[in-house]
Amino acid sequence: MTNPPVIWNRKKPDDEQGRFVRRMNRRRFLTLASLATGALAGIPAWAQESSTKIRLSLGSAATSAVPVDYLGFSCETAQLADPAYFAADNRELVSLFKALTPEGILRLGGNSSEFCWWKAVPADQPPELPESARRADNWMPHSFTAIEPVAVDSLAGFLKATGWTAIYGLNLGTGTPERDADEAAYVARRLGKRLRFFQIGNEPEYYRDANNRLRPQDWDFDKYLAQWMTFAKAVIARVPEARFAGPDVGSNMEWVIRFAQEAPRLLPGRIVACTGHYYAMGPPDNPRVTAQRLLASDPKVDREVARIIRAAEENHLVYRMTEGNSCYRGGKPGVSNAFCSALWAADYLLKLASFGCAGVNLHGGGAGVIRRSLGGHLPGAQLSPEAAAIAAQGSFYTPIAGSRETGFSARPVFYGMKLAGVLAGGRMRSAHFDQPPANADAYAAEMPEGGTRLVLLNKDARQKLEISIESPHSAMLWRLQAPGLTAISGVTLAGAEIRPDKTWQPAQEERLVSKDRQVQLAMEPASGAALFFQGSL
Ligand code: BDP
Repeated sequence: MTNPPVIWNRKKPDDEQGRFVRRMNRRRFLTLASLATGALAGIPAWAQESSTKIRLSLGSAATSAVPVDYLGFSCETAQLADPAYFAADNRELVSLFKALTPEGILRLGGNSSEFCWWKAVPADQPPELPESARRADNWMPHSFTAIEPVAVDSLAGFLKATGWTAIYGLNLGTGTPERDADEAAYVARRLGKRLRFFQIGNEPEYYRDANNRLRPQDWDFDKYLAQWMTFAKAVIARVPEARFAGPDVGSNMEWVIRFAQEAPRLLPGRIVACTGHYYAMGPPDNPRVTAQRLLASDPKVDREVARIIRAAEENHLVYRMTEGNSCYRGGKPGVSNAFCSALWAADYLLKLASFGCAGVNLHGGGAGVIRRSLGGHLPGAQLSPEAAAIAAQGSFYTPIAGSRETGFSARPVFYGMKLAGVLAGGRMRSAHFDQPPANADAYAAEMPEGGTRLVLLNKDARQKLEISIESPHSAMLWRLQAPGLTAISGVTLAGAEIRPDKTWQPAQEERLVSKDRQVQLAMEPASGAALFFQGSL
């Protein structure tokens, strides 16, 4: 039996609470009544909800620590072409960054970083466009973007206003050591302590690919590291305290491991992290890119992340996933911008945390910026009549859509990131269901202020879960809910939407009372939950 949850609304006085609960009960009664009177008649048996009873157990030992700055966004460096974007007075964007976390990391990079050039003074001229950038089949930018000092000044103000720090990507693809060093010197001076480290080059293992062509066919890791060193040394000459991470690969984990082993020996004390990207699926025009596939676990993650983190640790580094999302090439409408991406993000972020990853940056930005970073291609935009309208708001996978002119909004994936962030600052403990249900995940952490927190994800579209958790303590519960896996609006966390114009606060916190040392939680299909226990489990 599930204890009926006590629902209260922080913002309403007590007498209204009663009415709120009664209203909820009435709505629930009407739904149940309509189901009982035959509303189910037209629904095939396979589509009807079923319920599974399961027990959750926690491992006794704490495993990895989840850094407080675990969460982050990634964006194209070309975003800096508009100095008013990352600016302290871009209030809605500042507010949404703060709503995600007070201590996040913004990573600047992406394909566009290879075609951004530092325009220190107005008279500076852009470099010569490589021949490859003139080919229609090239998926790298087809033009250069100038980054001017004013954009870096603005970024410094934005970081101060949000409390965030930044990872700054320099241009290896078409840059020169001198120009990068000049840019780095300005960035280091203006960002100060808010600069975490530099990266040099984006997804460098792809440089020799037919749709990239930044380097000839004989390009390999040794050549990369040699060139990378030339740039890094030029930066160090101008920024004596410079720190670096790399190789920021697209997917080649062997390069990450070699970087972790070799770069710190060449530049002792300067390398702080090894980095790589992860897109769960792609491209968007592949019919196999679906919500269902997104929510199935990817064995590659389990296989590779543990190996990379081991290599990082052996070399006294951390591993950060600096760019990624649900689907590469700008995301897929109806999947990347739908609620399934929230459940995916929460699961993916916490799975990486359980392996000891130092943090995750999910990529995004406006559709125009992403389209240009992909050589003028945005394949998702052709997929449905609604796609163009979605793209007018932002790339399909972006956690934050909108612009200064139209206002900003949090997409579903943002909610999943925020849910995962509940465990930031904690020490993870393994959590598992005794009889693994079809598609659910559980993560637990001990918090420094005391108490255990859980994040539970029911990724199944039809199966309801009735979960028992052994606990002498009662718990406070936030639910992550939406009308369904493919819903693109109506997402709430603890009953509240995340809005740019006001500080997010939970609107509905339920209390799960411990009875006979058990806490019972009923989870609707396609939903998430965060449980806050006052004591340790
Ligand atoms: C990555 C690039 C980024 C793109 C993204 C994508 O670094 O610039 O926007 O892919 O394909 O490989 O969406």
